[in-house]
Amino acid sequence: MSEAGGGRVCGCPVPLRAPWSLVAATAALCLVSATSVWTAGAAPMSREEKQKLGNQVLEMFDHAYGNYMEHAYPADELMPLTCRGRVRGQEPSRGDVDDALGKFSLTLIDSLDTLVVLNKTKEFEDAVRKVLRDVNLDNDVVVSVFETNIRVLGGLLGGHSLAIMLREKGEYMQWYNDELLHMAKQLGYKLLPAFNTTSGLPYPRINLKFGIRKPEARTGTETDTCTACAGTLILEFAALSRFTGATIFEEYARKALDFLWEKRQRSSNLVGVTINIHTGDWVRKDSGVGAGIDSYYEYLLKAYVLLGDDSFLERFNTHYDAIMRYISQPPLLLDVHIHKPMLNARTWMDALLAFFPGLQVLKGDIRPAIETHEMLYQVIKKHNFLPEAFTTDFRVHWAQHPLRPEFAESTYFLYKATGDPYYLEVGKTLIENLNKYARVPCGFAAMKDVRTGSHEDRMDSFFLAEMFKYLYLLFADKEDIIFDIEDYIFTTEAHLLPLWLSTTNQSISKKNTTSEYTELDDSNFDWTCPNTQILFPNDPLYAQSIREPLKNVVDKSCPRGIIRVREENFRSGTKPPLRARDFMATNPEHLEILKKMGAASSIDAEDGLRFMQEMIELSSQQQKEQQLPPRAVQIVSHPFFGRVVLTAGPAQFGLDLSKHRETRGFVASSKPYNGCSELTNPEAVVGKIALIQRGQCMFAEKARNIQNAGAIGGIVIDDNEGSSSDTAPLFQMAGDGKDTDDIKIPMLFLFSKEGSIILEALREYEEVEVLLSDKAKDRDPEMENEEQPSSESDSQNQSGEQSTSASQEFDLVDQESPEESSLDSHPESFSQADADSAVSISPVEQTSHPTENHETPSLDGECTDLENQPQEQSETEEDSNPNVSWGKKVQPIDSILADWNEDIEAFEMMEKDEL
Ligand code: DMJ
Repeated sequence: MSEAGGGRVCGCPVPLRAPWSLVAATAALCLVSATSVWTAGAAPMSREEKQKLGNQVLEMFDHAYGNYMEHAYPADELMPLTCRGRVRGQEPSRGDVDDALGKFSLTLIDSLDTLVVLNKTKEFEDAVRKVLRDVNLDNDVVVSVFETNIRVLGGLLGGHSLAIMLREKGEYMQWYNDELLHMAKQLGYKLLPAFNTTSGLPYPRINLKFGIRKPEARTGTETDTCTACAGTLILEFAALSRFTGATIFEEYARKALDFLWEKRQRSSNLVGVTINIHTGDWVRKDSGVGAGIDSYYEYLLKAYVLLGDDSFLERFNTHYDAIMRYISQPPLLLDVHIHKPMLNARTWMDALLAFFPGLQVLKGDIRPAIETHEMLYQVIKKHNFLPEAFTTDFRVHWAQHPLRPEFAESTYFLYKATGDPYYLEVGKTLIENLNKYARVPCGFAAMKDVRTGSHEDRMDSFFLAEMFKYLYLLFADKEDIIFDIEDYIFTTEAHLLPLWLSTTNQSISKKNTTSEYTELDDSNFDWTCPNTQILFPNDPLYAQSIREPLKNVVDKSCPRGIIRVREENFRSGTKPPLRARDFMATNPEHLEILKKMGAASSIDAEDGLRFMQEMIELSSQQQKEQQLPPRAVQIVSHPFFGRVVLTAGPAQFGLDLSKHRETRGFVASSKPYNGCSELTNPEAVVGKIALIQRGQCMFAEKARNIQNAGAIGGIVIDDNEGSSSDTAPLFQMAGDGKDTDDIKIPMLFLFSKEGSIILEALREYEEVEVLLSDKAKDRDPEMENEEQPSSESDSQNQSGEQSTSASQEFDLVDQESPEESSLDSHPESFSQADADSAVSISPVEQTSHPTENHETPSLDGECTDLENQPQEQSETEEDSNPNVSWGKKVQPIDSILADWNEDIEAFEMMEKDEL
């Protein structure tokens, strides 16, 4: 911020007047909201329609929050399939992901400020009282410093920020005496020992009761942390310092940021994914804007907005320049190596990067934001949700989706920036998909596999902290929110911190801040921060015109990948390089090319390196695909109506469900339950899907016994109590080494936890009907309508509890038998309820199973648009960029092999990486 008081946010001059609120209002929407100027393009959405969608979001929040409060609280999270709380230590460990759970009622704390944004002031007041009464921050639990900071410290501070806002208004929270802030401070002190390293980078984990060092702590031996883990503290820590006057928090967070900045790779200005907290060496040298780094960049820009310290903006701009130079290949964002930034480190993207278009809006760089967002939206349209990772040719790389909010966040910011009603339609689709595919009777369940539509017994707290906030705000007009949202900045967990903090306790800032900066050539970004007042009235179709060329980027994507084409264009006239997926060991020409790699020229060397990388990725991907060919068991009878989908393993014998065949039937337990001898209850299983326990004989033997008894299918349930597909890899049930052609019925395998959901349902409802398939069928729309309050209903007045009981009332009242149910009137859903025979349904849509869809690589016309995008320009830049001249030298074979080894290690690490 300039001394004169004027400022610049993303290149836009900001006059001084109540400086920070203005800066943030401008930065929060560097572009003046263009809602009112929209005149063409996507049809405008009426106020009624927006209100209807806003009410739908409120009802959905009630469903999620109400079920958490009723069935899980005070546990950290709701398990929406088994309808109970997730208590750490009582469930099988899921690894790092459990480090967010500190036995501190995580979801309640993470939801606090969402309640106020959604106008649920009364519920907020109740929730704050519950936090003060019930939450203990002194548990003997090892938690992630990063997650505890963004979710719990951020949640308490967001709650405090809005509590004092309400208190000032004079109606609610009059009793409030800053208790949430006191808790936040207590938690802040608990996190501080994590910073006791020579570098100032925090340990990744801490024991809430015993800290780091004590023997009881069970932590403190880690050497590495992720960049985002160390670089996403400043907003919460500075807010804590400024609210309380205790400067230490802001100082520690600044020191960690300073260290990361010092360690940036000096020629590329990029940072790696993981860093050694003692030596400061980069452990993983790949660099992107998604998993492991994402919110580090976010916090640099937002720290500038909240704290007004120029150094943060300068750092952000330096990194942003590097990101746009190396990582951004619109519409893609692809990881590169920090030392070799022209070399892609992956051929896939992760879902966390979906926040980046939102950050670009804050920066004011709208064009690439629109492009990347559009690409992501097309992936979503294909799979209903954004898979955790997807390839450059938009195939699923990692099929899970834990209801992440990043895409909704970017949609909100893009709508605010452009005023384009297209983004309201995008939001509407997100709402529809959540209700259609993730909503279960007891909340919303994460997707285990977006291809099959199967669920995971998981509803992360960020779903309530972020998703509902952004979706509600997307459709809300100013008067729908009881305070001015532009007076606040969103943390990475969407908690709200007031911008007036920038002028409070300012004296603590600027300590420990390095002041040496490279002069940034930002001439590439002269066009950033366009003022929409200028841009949109002149061209109201601006956003649409950017999206248009990308309209079919996913459907018509060229399977060889967009990035690859740029290299081939670059070397036009020469033979395209050999790609790993095309390689055949029996092809002499291929072997000849392979021999040449690394020996003749730098281009061959690059080809060799890339070839090795691709081979490693390809083989690990193929391994994954072979390990995990999931199938779905969907419970279709009342009260599930297809909403609960369980991940199942297939069998190497019997009916192949992947060949467009599905089997539907009621379930019955076989006797003996292990199915290892002739069944004694054939009358119970005839025409049904038999449930059999794993163990004591071969899978094929069980299949024959139930088939002989007249079963139309079988589900083998694991005998290993507590096992779950959440924690164990799925496998295929093998045959018995003999000919299994006699087995005609489909057989699926469920781990014990998923199996117990069916057994539980059978105990409770007696008649339980399931669908065995390779991909869940759509849920029945009519049932959804019955279950959810009509859009006209004023769900704003419903409390979470009321909403829950309404949903339960539905469960109890609607007791019609499956045969009579209105499902029958929906042939495309579950209308064929003839339990006497297996039913084949017309082929289901084949989404991109990685093993399928390997079209022949081609450079035909449908890829041309994308191939001719600015990549050629990048090549020219590469030529002239002294920093990347390494790529043009002839590298000796030894050095190439050393590089290969390094890259192989990096890729192996990447495989282990948690998103
Ligand atoms: C949230 O907890 C935060 O947004 C974090 O920065 C990364 N992403 C998760 C939700 O996906």
